[in-house]
Amino acid sequence: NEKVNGPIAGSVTRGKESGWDDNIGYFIKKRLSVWCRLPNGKWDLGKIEETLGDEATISLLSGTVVKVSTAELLPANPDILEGVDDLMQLSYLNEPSVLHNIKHRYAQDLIYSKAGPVLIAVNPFKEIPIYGNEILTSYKQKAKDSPHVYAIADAAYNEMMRDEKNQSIILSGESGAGKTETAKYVMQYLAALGCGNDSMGYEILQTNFILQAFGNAKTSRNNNSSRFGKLIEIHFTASGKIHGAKIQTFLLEKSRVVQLANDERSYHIFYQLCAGAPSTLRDRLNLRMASEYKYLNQSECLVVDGVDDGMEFHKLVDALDVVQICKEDQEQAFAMLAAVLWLGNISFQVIDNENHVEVFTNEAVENAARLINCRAQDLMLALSTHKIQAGNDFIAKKLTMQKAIDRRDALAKFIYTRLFEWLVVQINKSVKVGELSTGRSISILDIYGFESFKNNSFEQFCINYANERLQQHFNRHLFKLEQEEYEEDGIDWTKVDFEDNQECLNLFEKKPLGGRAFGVCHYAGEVAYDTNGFLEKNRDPMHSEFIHLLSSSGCQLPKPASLSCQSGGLESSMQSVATKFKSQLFKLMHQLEKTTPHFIRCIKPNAKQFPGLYEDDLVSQQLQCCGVLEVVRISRYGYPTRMTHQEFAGRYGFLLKETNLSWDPLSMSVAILKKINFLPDMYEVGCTKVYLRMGQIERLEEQRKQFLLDIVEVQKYFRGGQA
Ligand code: AOV
Ligand code: MG
Repeated sequence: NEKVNGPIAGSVTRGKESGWDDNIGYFIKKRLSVWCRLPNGKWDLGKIEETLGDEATISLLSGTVVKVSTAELLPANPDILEGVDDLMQLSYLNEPSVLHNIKHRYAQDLIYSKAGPVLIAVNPFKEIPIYGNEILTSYKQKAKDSPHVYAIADAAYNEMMRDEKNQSIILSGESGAGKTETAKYVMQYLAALGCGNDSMGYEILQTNFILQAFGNAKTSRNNNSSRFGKLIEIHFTASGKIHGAKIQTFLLEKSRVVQLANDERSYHIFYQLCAGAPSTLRDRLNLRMASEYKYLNQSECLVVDGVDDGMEFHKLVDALDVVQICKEDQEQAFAMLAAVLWLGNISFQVIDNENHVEVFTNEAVENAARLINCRAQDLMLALSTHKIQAGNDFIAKKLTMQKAIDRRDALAKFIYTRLFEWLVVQINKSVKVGELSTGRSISILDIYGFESFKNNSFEQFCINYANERLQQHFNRHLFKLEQEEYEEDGIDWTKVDFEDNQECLNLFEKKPLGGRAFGVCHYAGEVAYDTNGFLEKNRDPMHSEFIHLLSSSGCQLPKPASLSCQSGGLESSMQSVATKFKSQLFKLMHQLEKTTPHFIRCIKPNAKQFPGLYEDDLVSQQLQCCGVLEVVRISRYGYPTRMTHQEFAGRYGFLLKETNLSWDPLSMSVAILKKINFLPDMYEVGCTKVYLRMGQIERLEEQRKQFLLDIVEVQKYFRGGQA
């Protein structure tokens, strides 16, 4: 028997293949290929010439002969398995084999592979002709079944229609791995599949573009990095047509509006507006070039390779039209953006020896005030003083330089985040349906990916916490619940271990971590956080001066009053950012728990965002931390399909020519399984459910389809005969 990795007991340690040590002799005799870890840590293919004790002599493919310890050897898969679609088909599931398979496929532009139920998508960083109507149609008609994001969307849609159960498609992977792009293809497929008579599908696709303009930015990891989390729930009618959607967003990174790291940009919309606004609008907003605004020019990065911000602006306006945001509202929104930019150009001058300041009167403050629609005098006061109560009176006390700068930035961030929230509300109005369907929706979750920079602050802390939660959801579904269910239902099962990240989550949910810096060992690697500014960002104070200023201004959009119509109202505005975020995530997970999940793991093949470059170490690390190997093992030995005896008997009972009416669902299920001639290790019958191995349900469904077609034919025949 060549297969050395039978059902795994105990831990599936990385890359270790159980039983392998006893098989080395066989590999020598048959001249089979092995993976050999060289002293530099890289894996290479070769053949074992001989072994002496623990030492093996290996001739590598290149002809070089090396001596390594047998502990550095792993079995390689036979050539016939080179580049298989699904990692589950590999005889040997060790790390170099899996890596090699994905790499082999990637080199041929086969960026998608399956790891059991999970779709792996390796970012090509170039356009490849595998999307669009023609290919979409072939997936729709099941003419194609190679791994593809369309196939996942198709599976979710069909499961939804079949089971009348809400589905979710969950994208994960680190920053720049391709989550957002992949999510767009999912939506494209669903829009095509569920297109009805109206333009709802198209409208929903346009929302992507708008939210991307306002919520994505160039970072050092990704030129189009999502700086917010997004869940879009697409609803379908009973006949499977799209009839609306609901978008939820999570914690937008607001610090980016006022502060940029080198080589990074603020939100795309600012550059689009500056480059693309027509001259009449420019005049009304007193708009300048992006390079003239401090909030934008501080990072010395104003353009993104291959992106024409001016053109993007026109596309944005079109998209805003499609989602029916009226011209006046659009203009208001642009005015708010210009106001934010002008706020950044406001400066202060010290007026006494206690470092107290006044606003420097110049065009910046005039323009900002005009755009916010308040008096310049009021704006200046709000930026440079704070009110303190003295008895029954309030007196205005001058601020010091740093305080005034913080105040100015806080106002800019406040306006921007309110604008973003307003936009989400407007978009939702446009794609909303009267009554949301139950059991016929597909939710797509695309959040900011795991991040680890040189400097990591509160923003990374929140982003990585969200990723940690998502990882737990993944673990729960693919490892924990699965195995618990087998055990509870009395299935004979050897447990597969996985890396549980609960401890890490506990750490996040615990009371303060003292000190100025701390490190967290995330599922995806260790991150050192700098606590500088943490508390302030977490508290996110809303100054009473702003509330006063904005509520008395003539500006319509980001009214502070909108605070109270947000969920939670005043109470939630008093909670810290992290507390709010935490409960938002809990709610999200709860919502996802009620759906059938489909997972897509995006992989970033290199850090340079180059096409054709595949860095083994980087890919290996990503595959390891998300537990892909363990998923494949579980799927290989697990039972992805399970139905209660009733469901199973009800759906496939027709296969039994004579049914004995006194049969209970269990006896009927057993009879069906016998009838269909499943191999004994392809199914299990538990106390309450029938369990099927990967690929078996398709056989049953095929027979069922044929059966139904036959009935239709028979009916046609009889009707025809009568006519
Ligand atoms: P992300 O969503 O995972 O990062 P994106 O989806 O923005 O990553 O992908 C980053 C870039 O990779 C895109 O802008 C494209 O240039 C390229 N790319 C990704 N997928 C494909 C594809 N299927 N075909 C061609 N190019 C692709 V972040 O949002 O930073 O976590 O927070
Ligand atoms: Mg993204």
